[in-house]
Amino acid sequence: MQFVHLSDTHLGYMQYGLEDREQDFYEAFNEIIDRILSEHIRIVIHSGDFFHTPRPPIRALKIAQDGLLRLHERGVHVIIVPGGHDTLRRRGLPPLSLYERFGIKVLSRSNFYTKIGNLCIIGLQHYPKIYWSNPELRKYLDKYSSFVENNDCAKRILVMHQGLYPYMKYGYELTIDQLPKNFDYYALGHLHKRIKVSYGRGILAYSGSTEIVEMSEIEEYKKNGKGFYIVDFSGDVPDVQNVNLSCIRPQYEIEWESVKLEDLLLAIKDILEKETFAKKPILHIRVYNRLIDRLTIEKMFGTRFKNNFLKIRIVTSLEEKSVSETLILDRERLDLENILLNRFKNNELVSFINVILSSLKENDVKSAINISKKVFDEGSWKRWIDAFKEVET
Ligand SMILES: [Mn+2]
Repeated sequence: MQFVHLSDTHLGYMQYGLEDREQDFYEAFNEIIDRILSEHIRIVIHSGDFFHTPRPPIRALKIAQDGLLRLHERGVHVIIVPGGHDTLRRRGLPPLSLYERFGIKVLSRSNFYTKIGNLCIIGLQHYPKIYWSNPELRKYLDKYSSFVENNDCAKRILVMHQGLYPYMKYGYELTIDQLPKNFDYYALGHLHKRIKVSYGRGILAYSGSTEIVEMSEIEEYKKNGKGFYIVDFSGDVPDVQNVNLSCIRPQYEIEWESVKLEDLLLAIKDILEKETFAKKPILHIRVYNRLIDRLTIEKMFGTRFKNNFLKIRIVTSLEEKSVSETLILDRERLDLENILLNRFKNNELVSFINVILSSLKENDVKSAINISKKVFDEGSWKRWIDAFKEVET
């Protein structure tokens, strides 16, 4: 028996405000649907971030509808867990609910499994990183672990949209060893790179995003490609094959260290001479530790190479080379966390403060109030009184 595992399709994402980029994500999705049908796969599992936002553009809804309908008409089972991007913070229907009439199964905490013969597919929607996410997730995972033992599940798949340590270094919700070990395939989403490791009775895999969502994915894409997995369950251990998409728009990153424009021009010509492209690439020029007139250079190069590149972007970093943007962000976040931790010496309380701060930063007062209510209702605050007392004295 075979199934497809895909994830992070991010339909509706208009990268750099470009319509062509929005189109790229649709093309990747359509290529996947074509491949699923030509390979005669009967089961498709999507592990979240189907749409880029909880309110996708109509075009994204239409592309999704057309693709899912094609699968439905050929009798393909489609099982999806909502990711962070597809989940509304406030009450309301998630866009995926539009397609349940095509037999799309959206798994959630209250509706956590589906059985196809004696194949059990269990999944839960994305849990954001908040201080109770780890204990709650583990509670659900325990429940699922005993469920598959007690319900005639010869083969078992667990579908999740979460960050796992060690594949995610900061901001993960679970560590890998906290997952139950009695599943045959762990279909994960959230991380955009492809990861495949042995775990439990079988394989744990992130199938990655289906297009390049962030600059940090460029290098990994060159190595591993982008696409989905075809998993074969006929042997004892699942066999996981990469399927690479052919429509991915190439992206390049040049580090411009010298001050001379000619050096930059040479580097650009080098890319253009070495390769031929089905789609015009995007070029990121990274400048370190130097203030330049970004817009003027972007415009100048954009005009000069408009037949060669879809977009040329200048990315300035005022940091030393080799320190990536994400590292800087993590460092800032960690600094705040450290300051709070030094003061309060209580992980739970610090995590609570962090959630409140980030909700308020996004103007999401309602979430901040809900979380505070939860803390009061469950009495967690009682455990924090000592932390405050110690600071006062
Ligand atoms: Mn994603």
